[in-house]
Amino acid sequence: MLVPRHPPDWSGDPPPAPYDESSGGAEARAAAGALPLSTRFRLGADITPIQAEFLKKNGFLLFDRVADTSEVSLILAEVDRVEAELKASGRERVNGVPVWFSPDPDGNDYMVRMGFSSQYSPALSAFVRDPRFEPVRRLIGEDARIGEREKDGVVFNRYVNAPGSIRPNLAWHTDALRDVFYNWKMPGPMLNVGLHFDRIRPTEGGLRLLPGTHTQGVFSTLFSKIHFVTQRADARELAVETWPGDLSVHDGRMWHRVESSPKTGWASLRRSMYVPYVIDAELQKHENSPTPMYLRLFDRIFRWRAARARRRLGG
Ligand SMILES: O=C(O)CCC(=O)C(=O)O
Ligand SMILES: [Fe+2]
Repeated sequence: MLVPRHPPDWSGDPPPAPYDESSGGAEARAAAGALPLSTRFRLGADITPIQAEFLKKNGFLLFDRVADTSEVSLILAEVDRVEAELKASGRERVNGVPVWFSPDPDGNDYMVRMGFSSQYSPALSAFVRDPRFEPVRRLIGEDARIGEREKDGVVFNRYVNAPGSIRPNLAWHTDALRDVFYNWKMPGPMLNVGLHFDRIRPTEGGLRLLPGTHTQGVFSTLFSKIHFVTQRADARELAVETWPGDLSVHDGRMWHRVESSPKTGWASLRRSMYVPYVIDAELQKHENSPTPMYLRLFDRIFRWRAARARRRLGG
């Protein structure tokens, strides 16, 4: 079995999924409404009426460990391998999307975000296309497809809190804004699908959501916080607790952020992967695709931060 450089913490079992059976309608709405926001659902052959109602009401769903331990290890090891390949070739972007490196706890360059990761890994590509995700695809739309070469492709994030880290967290944002930049249209319904590879307790940073904000008006979607700038905790935020292999679905219009781990060093590591399900016609990206506008400013900021961190650590 492939072993990643930094295996996740496998200890401890999560609480069981709720009893989740209902024929739909008012009964499902009432059952979903009674469930706590921390509910961990089980992904079956179909999205159940209770799951659909929970998503409609709260704007997100969390599924218990859809990837098993060997799959989690394989994916993390594949990302280690892809990272080594990118570093060896000195590659700074894939299909125009920047790859960002940040000093890790050992002072080496560590890949913290890359797009199109599945393009470098047949194993990753096969995993995201596995039939178990079919109900998630249908939830997004009967015609939805996985855009491995569209938008930013399969995005892999690694957050680590070490001296000089350029991206230990991610400020408040809605993913819908990104779509405004990509397609020049106002945000409509969209769902984002993420896989989580680390054991993150609510006290350990991680994904924070503002439940219910997916139904806000366009004005609040755009302006109720400053996109990618506002960092501070919100009294209404939910800390998403994860076990390695969990899958989340969140509405792209909902406000969310990633809180930095209070730990430092490798104990702070958190990894996530977002799979782009697309419905509309999108541009197929290629080697010479330009850097998307929304990433250009971030690219300058992160490269500047990384260069400054390297200078400081080196000197
Ligand atoms: O790492 C995560 O779980 C969230 C990442 C995110 O919100 C984003 O990349 O837009
Ligand atoms: Fe996001």
